Amino acid sequence: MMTKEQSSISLLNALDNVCSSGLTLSMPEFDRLKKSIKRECSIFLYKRATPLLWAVFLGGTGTGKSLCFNALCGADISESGVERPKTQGPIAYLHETKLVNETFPLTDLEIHRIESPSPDKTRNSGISGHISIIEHKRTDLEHLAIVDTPDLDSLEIGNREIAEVFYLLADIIIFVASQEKYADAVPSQFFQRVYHEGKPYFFLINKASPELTRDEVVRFFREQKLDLTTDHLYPIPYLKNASRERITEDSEFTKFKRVFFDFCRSDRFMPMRRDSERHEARALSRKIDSLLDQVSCENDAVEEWLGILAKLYTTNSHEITTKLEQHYKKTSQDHLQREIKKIFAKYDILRKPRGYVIRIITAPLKLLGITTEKTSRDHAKELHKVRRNIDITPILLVLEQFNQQVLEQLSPEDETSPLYLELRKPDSVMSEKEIRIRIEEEQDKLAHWLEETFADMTRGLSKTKEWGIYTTAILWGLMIISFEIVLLGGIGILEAALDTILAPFVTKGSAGLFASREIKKIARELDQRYRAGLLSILKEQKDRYSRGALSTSTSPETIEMIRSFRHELGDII
Ligand SMILES: Nc1nc2c(ncn2[C@@H]2O[C@H](COP(=O)(O)OP(=O)(O)OP(=O)(O)O)[C@@H](O)[C@H]2O)c(=O)[nH]1
Ligand SMILES: [Mg+2]
Repeated sequence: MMTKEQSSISLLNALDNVCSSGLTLSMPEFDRLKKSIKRECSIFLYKRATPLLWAVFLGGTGTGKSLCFNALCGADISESGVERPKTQGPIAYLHETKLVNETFPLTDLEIHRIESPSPDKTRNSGISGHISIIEHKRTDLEHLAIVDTPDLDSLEIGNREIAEVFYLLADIIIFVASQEKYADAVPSQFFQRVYHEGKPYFFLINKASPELTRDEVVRFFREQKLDLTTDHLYPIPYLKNASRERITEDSEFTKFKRVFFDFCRSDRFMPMRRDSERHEARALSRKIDSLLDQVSCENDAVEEWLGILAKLYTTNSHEITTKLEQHYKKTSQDHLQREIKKIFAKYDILRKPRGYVIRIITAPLKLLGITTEKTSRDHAKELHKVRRNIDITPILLVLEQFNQQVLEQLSPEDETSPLYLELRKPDSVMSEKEIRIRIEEEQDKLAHWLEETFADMTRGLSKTKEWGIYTTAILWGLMIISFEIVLLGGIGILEAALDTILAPFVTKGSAGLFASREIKKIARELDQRYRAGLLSILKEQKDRYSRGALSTSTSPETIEMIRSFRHELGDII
């Protein structure tokens, strides 16, 4: 049984492993969705494991967020000032027992802790790329994390990102706008989102002129179809020499502070967390459903793609036979004819009675250990010689044709899509050198097999008369010819070729028939073995493509992991 923490890690890993080939999707959109789900999931899981209520100040630059944040916390923590933007990184005011550790979900931010400091040493403007954590010992705020953030309408993309992630982390938003800015496009859009997504919020209109009434603001937003809750809307008047103390004394601010702390009372914490969680679960479920739909379409597309690849493989595997045959007809027949004549000449020489004479002549040599019979080293050499002269162009051509068809028929058009890139990776396509090595290996195997088979065959030769007039030299000659036919590409017409070759050697007696049958059997097997060998090279190429395509699809385990998390969310909703 996995602990909650382990299952959270597995889920986040699973989200990392969600893939797409790009066959049915626009990648940038898919990547954005994935990234946002991952971020929301990690925030969701962190919040589930860490009981804290996050109240986050958000708003445009220079609206007075830092000043109001200090006033709410009752300490000068975040520096406010005229430079824009003043606050450089998020600043969280947190009880010292509430550790923000490595499980903190905003992994792009480095954690910068400032332990229970004296107020005059604390004031800081945050650090870009960090979350500054100012610890306190106040039990009344133990369940709360209050955060000041940089401007959300910043020119700095980083600041806008921070606003986005802290929005997700927040259970309550304290949205600060100044009178001159509350209707500005970016902050206003941001607030619309807070409103529409239903997150609890407080809306502070800072630096408000005395004429600006709550009703006027309510009317303004109503025109934009936003029905603001009046007891969560506070126009804070413009103060001449604004300071934390002065704002704290302001009656509107005091009212806000009271309502805020009442709203976040520790006995309301759990119900509020549950509401928040339900809300987050709903938003997350919608996104996960969409992701799962897209992943399923993508996986289907990859399946279909593999089907087409398999068909291309089948046609090209037939092509191997056809191309080799054409090649064979063009280049090999005369050559083989000559080879056959050579063997036939040997056959003739060894015939009785001339064979008898030869035996007499060679007998003394045998005594000296010199024989006319070939050794296995000679055999290997001969086989090697045959192989050296083999032209493998037809096989290279089929592989080239296969690769071309794959690119033409199976590559996505989008040059940035993973499958497009996968098909063009250097190791996705076998190089000519690799193919040559593979062919050599196949021929090696074939040559070994033939040598062994021949050795087995000749072991019985001296003991039995069945082989009749065939000597090992002739048999080996025939083996070499069969080997050559097969390598030269006579695969498809081997039977016919064999009949022609063997005809002069088939004597009328049963021995001749037996021998020619045996030779045919071996030649056929040679043929099948070589054919299978060549196909295995084409198959290796196909498998590389298949593996590449599958690496761009999402595994069933990953899908299952996400689905089961989706069920969990369903229970929360
Ligand atoms: N006169 C006056 N100045 C104010 C008031 N509220 C804020 N200010 C000033 O406005 C300036 C900006 O205030 P900050 O609190 O730094 O604003 P911010 O929203 O945190 O700004 P960034 O961190 O840059 O996003 C500071 O110089 C404040 O002193 C106010 O009610 N009256
Ligand atoms: Mg600030």
